[in-house]
Amino acid sequence: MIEVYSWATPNGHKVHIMLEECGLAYRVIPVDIGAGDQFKPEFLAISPNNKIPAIVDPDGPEGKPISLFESGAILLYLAGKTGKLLPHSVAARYEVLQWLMFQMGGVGPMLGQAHHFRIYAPEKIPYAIERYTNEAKRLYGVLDKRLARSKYIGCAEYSIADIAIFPWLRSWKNQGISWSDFPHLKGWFDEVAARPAVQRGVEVLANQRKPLVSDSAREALFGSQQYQRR
Ligand SMILES: N[C@@H](CCC(=O)N[C@@H](CS)C(=O)NCC(=O)O)C(=O)O
Repeated sequence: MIEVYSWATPNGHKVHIMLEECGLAYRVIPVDIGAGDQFKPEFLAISPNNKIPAIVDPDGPEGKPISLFESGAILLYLAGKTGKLLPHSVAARYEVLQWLMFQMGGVGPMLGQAHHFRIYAPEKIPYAIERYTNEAKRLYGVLDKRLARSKYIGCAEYSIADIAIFPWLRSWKNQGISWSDFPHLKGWFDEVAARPAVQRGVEVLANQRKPLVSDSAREALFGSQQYQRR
């Protein structure tokens, strides 16, 4: 059975949703990133960048175990393993891949910074808040325009590109977004949110998640613990 080292955050939700969509059996191992579990040597052995999610599949390529970190790589691996949610036609496949890369390189990091400076930063820095809120709005605009022309983000079919982007937009309020500015994206968001596998995926570990506001959680995520050499 696939082991999923994870927490109830957008990058974790991507993998939980994918596993649910593919109907794969999995076991979740909670990595409480507010408590510093991501720095434990046994987790770093499979995820050297001290971030969730990571997976271990005992039944990997050629029947041998494989461990993987980085949510985009995990989505691609699971799509390859099951033959699901990544189109077989070469043109559509690359369309999906470009939007997956757009999520990994843009949507995740930038919306993460918007959330950080708007919610978590101990001091309110207007320049940073404005920069990342504007960037969040710009990225929502790119997606809205895409969905005015395409039923789903990657191509005409629901795919790993939708799965990668959806969990990030659940925090729209904290990113300073008003849905009325992005009607095509809102229609897509509601449709994806209604999928039974998505609803099951976002519930994984949700009851264990705590607000990351305690001093110890701030220290684990943003303090000196992050910068020790391991
Ligand atoms: N590019 C990575 C980002 C993963 C990531 O940022 N994970 C966060 C939670 S959403 C984390 O584990 N943070 C803990 C830490 O930075 O110590 C991926 O997509 O898997």
